[in-house]
Amino acid sequence: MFIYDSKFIKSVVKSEDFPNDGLKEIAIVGRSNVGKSSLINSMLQRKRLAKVSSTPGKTRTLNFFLINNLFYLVDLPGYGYAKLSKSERNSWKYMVESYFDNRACIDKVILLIDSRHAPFESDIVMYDWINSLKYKLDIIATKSDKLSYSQIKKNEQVFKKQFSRSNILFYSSLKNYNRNELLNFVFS
Ligand SMILES: Nc1nc2c(ncn2[C@@H]2O[C@H](COP(=O)(O)OP(=O)(O)OP(=O)(O)O)[C@@H](O)[C@H]2O)c(=O)[nH]1
Ligand SMILES: [Mg+2]
Repeated sequence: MFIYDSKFIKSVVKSEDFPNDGLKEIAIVGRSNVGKSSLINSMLQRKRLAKVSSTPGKTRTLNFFLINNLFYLVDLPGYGYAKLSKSERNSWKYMVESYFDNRACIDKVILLIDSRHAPFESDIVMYDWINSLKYKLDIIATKSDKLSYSQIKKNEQVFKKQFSRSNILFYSSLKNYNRNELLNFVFS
């Protein structure tokens, strides 16, 4: 996959505003602060196309990025951010559920988990839910620059057991090593 063009199209909170041009979509989901927006920038080799912040809860809308005028990458707001109010939590739930509800143009979902930790309960809930909706689902373990090779191998075994129905890739958006492998993984 060679990315020659990428642009931000829009931020959306309501299903009426989702694109309806029939183009395929790859959705990026995961806990708040796990590195979804950073991964999108790394994939697209754009430093600030998707907004990144060290404060969790940066992405509050569904953000659509058009790639090669051919398909969308969708950056979703993260879950598991303790400081959200009840109404913000409900609005997250509504937004994400209405997105995944019967959206035929979703080609694949990528669930991001933090490579350093055992998966959170909320990661497992999300994994099971997306699987139950029958979307193709793969896992990227983020921030792998923070782990040694032997720690990666160890955690990989844990993740393979937990997420046995998916392919798993360890990646660092900070280092960008193996970006070609990332692109092949996401766009296969
Ligand atoms: N060391 C390291 N830090 C990373 C990596 N990817 C992201 N980060 C950092 O993690 C923080 C969160 O990154 P974001 O990309 O904003 O995370 P997000 O999942 O989009 O977060 P929300 O929008 O809040 O859901 C930022 O401080 C990033 O710089 C990585 O591969 N390595
Ligand atoms: Mg984000």
